Amino acid sequence: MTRNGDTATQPELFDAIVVGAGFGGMHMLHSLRGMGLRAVAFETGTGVGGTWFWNRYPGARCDVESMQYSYSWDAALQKEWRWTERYASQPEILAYANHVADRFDLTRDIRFETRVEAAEWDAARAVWRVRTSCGGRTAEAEATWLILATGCLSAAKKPEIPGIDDFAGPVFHTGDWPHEGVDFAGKSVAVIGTGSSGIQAIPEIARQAAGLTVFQRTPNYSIPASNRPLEDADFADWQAHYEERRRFAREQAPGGILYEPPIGEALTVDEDAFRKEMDRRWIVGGPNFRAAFTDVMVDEDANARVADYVRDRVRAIVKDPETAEDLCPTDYPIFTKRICVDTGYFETFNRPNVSLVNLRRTPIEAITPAGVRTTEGETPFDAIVCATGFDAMTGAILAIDIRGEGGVRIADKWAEGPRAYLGLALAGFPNMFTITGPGSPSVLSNMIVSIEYHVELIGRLIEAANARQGAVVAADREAEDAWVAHCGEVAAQTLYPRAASWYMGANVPGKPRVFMPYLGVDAYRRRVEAAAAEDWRGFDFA
Ligand code: FAD
Ligand code: N01
Repeated sequence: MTRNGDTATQPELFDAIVVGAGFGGMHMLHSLRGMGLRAVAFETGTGVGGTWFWNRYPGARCDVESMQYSYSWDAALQKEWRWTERYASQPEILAYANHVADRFDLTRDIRFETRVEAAEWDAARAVWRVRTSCGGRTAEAEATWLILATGCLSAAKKPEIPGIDDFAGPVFHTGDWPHEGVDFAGKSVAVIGTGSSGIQAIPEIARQAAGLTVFQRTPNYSIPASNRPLEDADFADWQAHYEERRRFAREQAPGGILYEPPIGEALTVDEDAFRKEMDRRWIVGGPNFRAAFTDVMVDEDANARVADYVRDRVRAIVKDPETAEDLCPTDYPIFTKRICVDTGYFETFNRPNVSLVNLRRTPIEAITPAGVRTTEGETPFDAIVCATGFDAMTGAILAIDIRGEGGVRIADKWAEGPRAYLGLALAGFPNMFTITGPGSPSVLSNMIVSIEYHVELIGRLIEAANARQGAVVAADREAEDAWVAHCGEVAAQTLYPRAASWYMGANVPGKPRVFMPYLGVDAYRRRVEAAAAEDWRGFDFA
């Protein structure tokens, strides 16, 4: 591994190195300590919280209910933290992350403002050699175990629009929002992108700005959040049933989240029952809307019936018929891109200070120093907000130069798409684990549930390896191949691959089109536990 003149001469030695201090890295660090290991976490940011540290845009909020989007691994923590809303806002989730860090004294082992640049497996010594950078200074560290808790949605992606760097005003990305906030009062603002982040930010920016123009390439399906304060009675009810609800979410719910069971097939229920159920779920709000019927993700016509319902809702809310049509998604099945959950998104387009530009009709040609130029002409702006998403699931991992056995780089191993056994370990990369890596339920789940399971599995695998002489464990190549094939087969039975989504890598030019997450928290757990019961089938111990 190369060093520059400033590099500390002796590597620091640890049992385990964790990369990232979001909810994955924080929990992993705590768990490794509990196992008696000397562990450190390196984090690029100045604080803990990951997603909730970086995504401080107005309106940023969770869409898994706060009582479920929280750690379950410490009963006292679960009891003492009093969430204030049904869906927690970004500041509240960040406060929770900081509370956890303080309560478990995590920060003494987290190195902030430190990026992991490279990692190399030293087979002769069975250690990972890791190079970090901090304020222009590089350093080395070594550990037996390397855990990537780098996040599925942590590599923010700016749009490839010519001239973007020449804009005279500020350009913000929702995934890297200024900590001091942004005052849009009296300003003319452009928002590019209408995914979950744009859909949350747009109503808030519209309230502040003098004028807001939304540049939309693909309209998105969105369901009302119906957020509200979390009443004492709700809190008490959760506390009384936490254990069984958490267990259900972990073991039996396909998305790691409590859901109201489906009432039947969308294709076969009569019109009355269909409308009644859709209306009811629309009012209740939130992602539970998608669980109404059993066939929506596997049958095109069933899916179209639900999509029609949502489009009718949009048309009923948005007063200008042309704008309403532009806001109606038509070219991909509902739920095959992550469903958005909003507070007053479609209503925002009834405001006099908000306009929509349909980029399918009038594409952006360039960003100029003064504003945005489409095929219809140039519009000046004071600020541009890019709500253009992330190089999801693989971006943060591939940003690190990681070399496994024989010096093979992950970038080469993944040239045709990510490959990992159980989304947890890569053949050829011993003693390295990915928390919520590609090939695991991750982004198709309540992420906290998926994070907690991976932290638990990594602990169990380390213990299994330590119980043998060599303390080395790696995914078996055949098991990895079989798992990758299985993930693809499961996805192919659904409508998911029909959408040009970030699940498919479609939002990043040149990225291989592979459906990256695994479908089903419950099915995943069953398969992993079956492998574990066979002395960790699919893993090789040395
Ligand atoms: P992150 O929180 O992304 O943390 C990864 C950390 O690793 C980051 O702090 C990053 O700086 C650090 N890092 C990365 N690379 C390096 C490196 N090379 N060196 C050092 N540090 C590095 N999930 C849900 O389940 N429900 C939701 O409602 C939900 N809402 C979301 C809303 C937004 C706006 C976004 C962006 C995501 C949302 N998610 C949601 C997904 C969310 O990412 C996860 O729920 C969870 O926070 C991920 O935690 P993590 O620790 O795995 O990753
Ligand atoms: O990113 P996205 P996001 N010109 O990729 C558009 C989680 N999350 O940050 O679809 C013009 O979904 C792009 O258009 P198109 C959640 O998992 C959750 O919004 O490619 N437009 C799209 O409209 C989510 O799925 C919450 O045609 C361009 C948008 O930018 C994930 O994070 C809140 C463009 C990007 O949408 C990512 O969401 C926020 C260009 N050159 C995030 N490039 C919750 O509510 C891109 N776009 C829980």
